[in-house]
Amino acid sequence: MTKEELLKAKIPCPETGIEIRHTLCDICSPSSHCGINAYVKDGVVIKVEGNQDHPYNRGLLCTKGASNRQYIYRKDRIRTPLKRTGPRGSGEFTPISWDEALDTIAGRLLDYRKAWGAQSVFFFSGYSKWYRPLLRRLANSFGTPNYGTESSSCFTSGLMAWETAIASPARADMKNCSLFLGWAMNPYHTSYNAARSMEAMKRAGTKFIIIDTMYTQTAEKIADLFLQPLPGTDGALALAIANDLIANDWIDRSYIDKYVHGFEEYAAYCRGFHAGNIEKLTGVPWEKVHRAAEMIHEYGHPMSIKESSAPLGHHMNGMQNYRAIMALSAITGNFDKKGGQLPVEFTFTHQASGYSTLEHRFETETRRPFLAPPVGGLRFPLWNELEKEAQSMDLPRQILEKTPYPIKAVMAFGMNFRMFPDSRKLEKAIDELDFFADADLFLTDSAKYADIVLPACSSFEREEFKSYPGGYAYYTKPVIPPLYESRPDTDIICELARRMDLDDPLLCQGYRACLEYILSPVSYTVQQLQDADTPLKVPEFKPHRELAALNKGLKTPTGKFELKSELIASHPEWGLDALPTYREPLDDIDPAEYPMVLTSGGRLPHALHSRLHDVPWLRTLRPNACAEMNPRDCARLGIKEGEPVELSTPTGSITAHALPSLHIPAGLVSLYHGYREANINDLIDADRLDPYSGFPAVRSNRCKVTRKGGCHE
Ligand SMILES: Nc1nc2c(c(=O)[nH]1)N[C@H]1C(S)=C(S)[C@@H](COP(=O)(O)OP(=O)(O)OC[C@H]3O[C@@H](n4cnc5c(=O)[nH]c(N)nc54)[C@H](O)[C@@H]3O)O[C@H]1N2
Ligand SMILES: Nc1nc2c(c(=O)[nH]1)N[C@H]1C(S)=C(S)[C@@H](COP(=O)(O)OP(=O)(O)OC[C@H]3O[C@@H](n4cnc5c(=O)[nH]c(N)nc54)[C@H](O)[C@@H]3O)O[C@H]1N2
Ligand SMILES: [Mo]
Repeated sequence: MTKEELLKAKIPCPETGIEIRHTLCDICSPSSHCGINAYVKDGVVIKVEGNQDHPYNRGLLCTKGASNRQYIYRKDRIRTPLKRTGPRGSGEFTPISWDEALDTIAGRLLDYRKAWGAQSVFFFSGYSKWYRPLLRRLANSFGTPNYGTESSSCFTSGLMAWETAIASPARADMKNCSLFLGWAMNPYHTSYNAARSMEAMKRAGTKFIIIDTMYTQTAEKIADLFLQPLPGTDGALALAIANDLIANDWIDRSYIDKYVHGFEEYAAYCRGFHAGNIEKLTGVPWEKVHRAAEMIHEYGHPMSIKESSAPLGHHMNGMQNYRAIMALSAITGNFDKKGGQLPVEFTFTHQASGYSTLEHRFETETRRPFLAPPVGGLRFPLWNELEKEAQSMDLPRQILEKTPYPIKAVMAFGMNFRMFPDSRKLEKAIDELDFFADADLFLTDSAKYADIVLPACSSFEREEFKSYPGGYAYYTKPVIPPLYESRPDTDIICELARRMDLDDPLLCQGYRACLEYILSPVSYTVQQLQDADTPLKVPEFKPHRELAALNKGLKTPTGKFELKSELIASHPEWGLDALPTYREPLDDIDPAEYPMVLTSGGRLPHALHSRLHDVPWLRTLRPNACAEMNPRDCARLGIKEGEPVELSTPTGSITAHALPSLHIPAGLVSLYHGYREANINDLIDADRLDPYSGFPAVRSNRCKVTRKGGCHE
C-alpha cells in the first residue's frame, strides 16, 4: 500500500505516524464508561473505536461512543477562561488569563465567606462525576454545607430507598438469577452491555418480567411477562404483587422471621391493593398481577430486581414506590443472596467495584460542624439525614427567596438550567446571584450567565481514575494535550484550594496525591495503574458472601432489612410514613383541563441530556424534538406525523413535532429533555417535589396537547 492509501485507511504504523492510544468515553452513565482506542495523528484524534482489551466493553461502542470525535471537537468548546462583559446570558465575554480567572473566583468566594458566612457559597456539579470527591472535599475545606449535584434528580432517590431499608446501597446480581424483574429498565436505549447480557440469559433459560409504562424493545424481545402501569403507579403495583404473594404463602417465612423488620404491619398495609382496585389504580389488570406473583413463586429462587432510580424516582411519590418494589426482594428471601440483591459498598464515585477505598474519608474528613443546614435540608429532612449534602432541587427557591439564608455565589462544574424543573426559575435565580462561575467544555446557555467561565477538558485530554465492577481499577493517560487552553476539572479544584489558601495540604497537592490517599487500601500505586494502560484487577477484590451482611447485622436501627423504617418512625415531626405507603402521583392536577399524562426523559440511544444535541451524527438520528403519542390519540386530535403540536401545563407551553408511536399507550405524551428549542422542563412545576427525596416529578404530569391552529385535548 502507498502511504496515501495507508493514511486514507487510517492504518496505525510508522509510515502514517498514526498511533493507537487508550482512554475512556465519559459521555454516558459512569456505570458504563467504555474503553476507547483513539487513533491519534499529530496530536489530533482522527478515529475512535472500542478497546477490545477493556473488561467492560470488549471492543464495542454505541452510537454515542462512536461520535466522540465530533463531541470533543464541538465548535462551541470554550477556548480560554472568559470574563463577562455584557449582560448575563448575552454571551458577551472577553478572554482572560487563567491567573486572573482563578484569582477572581478565589477572591470573590472568600469575600462572601467573610461577609455572609461560608454557607452563602454553593459548589455544584452537573452530570460529570469524575472530579466529585475533590469538589466535595473543597466544599468541606471551605466550610460550606452546600455541595450539591445533579444526582439530586438522578440516582439518589433509589440510594435513599436502600439506605432506609438496609443502611447501605445494593445492586442486582443479574447474571446469577433464574427470574429477572426489570422494573423501569430498557437497556436497549441505555446500556447495550446489559441488553446483551439479558439476551444471553434468555437463551440460557432465565425468565423475565418487564414492567414499563412504554412498550419497549425489552418488553418486545425479552419479556416473558410484560406489565404496563401508568407513570408513577409502581408502588401500588408492587404492593399488590406482595399482597398476592403473602395471601398465597409464596413468601419465605423463616427468612422474614430472622432478617426482616416490620412484616406484619407491611402485610396489613398490602391488603389495601387487590383484585378490586389495582386496575383502576395502575392500569394493570389483576390477572397480570397474579401471573407476576405466580412467576415469582415458580422461578424466583433466586430473583433479581433491577429498579432504575430515575424513572421510578421522578414522581411526587417516587421514593416510596421504589421502597415498595425493593420489599419484594425481602419477603421472598432474595436480599443478600446470590442471584438476588446484594448489599454493596461504593468504591469510587458511586461505583461499587468490590473493593474498598478511602473515598468517603477523603471527602468528609475536613468537614467541621456546619452553622447552617444545607440547601433543601429543612424542606427534605430525610434527605438531610441520609445524604449530608445539598438537595439541589431547592437551590432556585433558596436563591430567590433567600430563606433560611441567602446564597450569594455558585461555583459550578457543568451546570445546565434546562435539566431542572421549571428551568426559567433557575435561570432567573442565577441571574440574581451576586457571583456565578461555571467550568464546562462548551459555552452553554447556562455558562453565558457566568461572571467567569472556565474551559474544562474532556476525558481524551486528561488523566483520570475509574473503577469498574469485578474489582477493576483504571488510571488513564491523556491521548491528546488539552484542547486550546482547557484544563482538567481536578486541576481547577486544587488550584482554587491553593489560591484560597485553604487549610488542606492534601487537596493543595493535586489530583494524584489525593488519589494516592484514596487508593491507599489498594496494592497498586497510581503510577502502576497508569503504566498498565488497561484496567487492572486489584487483589483486594472481595466477592460477595451469601447472607454475611444479614448475619452480621445491618446498620439499620434494628439490624434487619426494614420494611418499616425505624429511622422515619423515630421522627414523627418529618410527617413521612415509615411503611412504603402509596399515594397517587397526579391527584393534584385537574384532568378536565389537562387530559393527557405527560412524561419526559425516557432515554434515547443517541442522546444524552443536553450534551449531544449539537453533535451532527447523533442529531441526524432525530433532528427534531418529538412529542411521542399513541396513533389513536393523534388520529383523534387530527395530528399527523411531523406536525407541530403545542404542549401546555400550568407552568408553560412548548411546541414540538408529533411522532405517532405504538410504544406509547393511549393517553400519554412523552418527550426527551435537553432541547433548546423545546425544553420540556419549561412545563414542569419546580415545586412538585417528592417530600421524601426532593426529586422532581418530571415523569408524571398532566398536559393539554393542541394541534397548532387546530383542535386540542
Ligand atoms: N442513551 C442514554 N443513556 C443514558 C442516559 C441518556 O440520557 N441517554 N442517561 C443516563 C442517566 S443520567 C440515567 S439516570 C440513566 C437512566 O436509565 P434508565 O432508568 O434505565 O432509563 P430511562 O429510559 O430513563 O427509563 C427506563 C424505562 O423506564 C420507563 N419508565 C418511565 N417512567 C416510568 C414509570 O413511572 N414506571 C415504570 N414502571 N416505568 C417507567 C421508561 O419508559 C423507560 O423505558 O440512563 C443513563 N444512560
Ligand atoms: N425532564 C427531565 N429532566 C431531567 C431528567 C429527565 O429524565 N427528564 N433526568 C434528570 C437526570 S437523571 C439527570 S442525570 C440530569 C442531567 O442533567 P445535567 O447534569 O445538566 O446533564 P448534562 O446536560 O449532560 O451535563 C451538564 C453539563 O456538564 C458539561 N460537562 C460534560 N462533561 C464535563 C466535564 O468533564 N467537566 C465539566 N466541568 N463539565 C462537563 C456538559 O457540557 C453540560 O453542559 O437531568 C435531569 N433532568
Ligand atoms: Mo441521571
